Amino acid sequence: MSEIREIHVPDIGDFKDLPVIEVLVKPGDKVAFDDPLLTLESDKASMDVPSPGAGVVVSVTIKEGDRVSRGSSILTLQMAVDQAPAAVSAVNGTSVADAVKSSPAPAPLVSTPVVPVPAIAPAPTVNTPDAKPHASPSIRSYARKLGVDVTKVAATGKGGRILREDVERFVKDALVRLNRSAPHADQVGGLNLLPWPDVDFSKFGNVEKVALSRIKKISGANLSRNWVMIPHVTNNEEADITGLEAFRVQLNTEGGKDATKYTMLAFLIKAAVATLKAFPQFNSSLGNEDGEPILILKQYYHIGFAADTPNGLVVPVIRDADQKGIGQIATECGELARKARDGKLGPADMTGGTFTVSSLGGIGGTGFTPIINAPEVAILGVTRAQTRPVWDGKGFAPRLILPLALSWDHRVVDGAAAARFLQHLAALLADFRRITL
Ligand code: CAO
Repeated sequence: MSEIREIHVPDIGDFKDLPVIEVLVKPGDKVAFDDPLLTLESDKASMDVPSPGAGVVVSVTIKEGDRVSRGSSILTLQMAVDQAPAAVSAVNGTSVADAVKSSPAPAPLVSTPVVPVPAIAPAPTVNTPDAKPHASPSIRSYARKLGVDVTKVAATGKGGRILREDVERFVKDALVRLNRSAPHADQVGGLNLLPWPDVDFSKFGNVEKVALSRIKKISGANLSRNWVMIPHVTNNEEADITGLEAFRVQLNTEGGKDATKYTMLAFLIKAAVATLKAFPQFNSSLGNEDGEPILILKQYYHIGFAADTPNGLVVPVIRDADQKGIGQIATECGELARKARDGKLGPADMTGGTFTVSSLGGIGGTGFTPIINAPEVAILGVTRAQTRPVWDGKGFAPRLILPLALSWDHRVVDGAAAARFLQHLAALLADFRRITL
């Protein structure tokens, strides 16, 4: 058995004509004893009017902006008949519509003193976007001050009320998340640079305006961020690849018409993986856990390689390069480079890289400073090998020398480790048999 009772504003002391700041329930809502129904605001404070019992809201008679005093009607509540107003715990299963039809005479005024919002309640409630968050004006104003959107705050107060601590927890979590996604986000925007020069170049001669490709826009934004945020250092080294190049040429000569083309890039990727295994901090990313910087060492070796395309630079990734032979790596590089040129690379082809190789060897150059492909921490740049006279202790011998450049993140690696990394890599390239050791 249930009945409809009209709920009124209880004794609120000397206050009269208080404005209703917020109505916290709507028809159909289930409320428990003591759940806040509405918030009133006096010139001194805001106060919640709690429910005198458990039930289902049938109708709400006031709205935000109304002014109320003791005895003003708030709403009608379908309640179990046998429950005492202050000890209701269950809601009768009868539908609201049925209850309205069988509604007996108006319920007596139920008066309960106004109580402050309770401090702690167990399970947090995340406010859904369409539900109005339950928060008192003072909490709302506090949240506004901190730039917090109350609809996103998980409430732990009774009846889904947002407490001051909930707002503070939200801010703390947001800061942790921010640090996690950008370990040094606090540096962004603090450069205090001069504005970019705004020059009308046509004053000085003819110009042609060309839109940047989508790839250039995306890669440009990423490269700028990486260049600004990462303390880059580049170490240089030279590798004697006389023997390796002879071996590569021999392999390619042996192959039939459709045989794999063994490329220098594939050997470089294989040697890079072996070197990363020896120096795991180069196969890592900076992370953040509970506000503390951490290093995430990856136990997989997905190697990206820079590929030049008509639309700009892309970095396809060879997955699990440690588990692949040089022939397979060469074939996959060829396929991915082709896909890149045709603009057919998908996100899966370009994500998850742990280290990048950028080879300009087919084009030229004696050295360059590659930009780290964040969130990786190092990148290997390779330029054109040249035959040079090298002193072997007795005389000069012609040797094929490959210039290597390693850019690394000084937050993660130091110069000594980078020099050792390059020495190790150069030694592998000088004698590829060492890779099996
Ligand atoms: N030294 C000397 N010669 C080299 C060499 C090196 N380091 N690397 C390659 N070559 C030679 C090869 O021997 C090959 O000659 P043959 O056809 O006679 O054998 C020729 O250059 C082309 O090499 P390749 O077919 O193996 O191609 P690649 O591996 O050099 O390059 C790829 C493939 C995808 C890396 C390349 O097409 C590319 O896009 N490079 C540009 C990368 C880039 O833009 N990096 C800069 C990023 S920062 O802006």
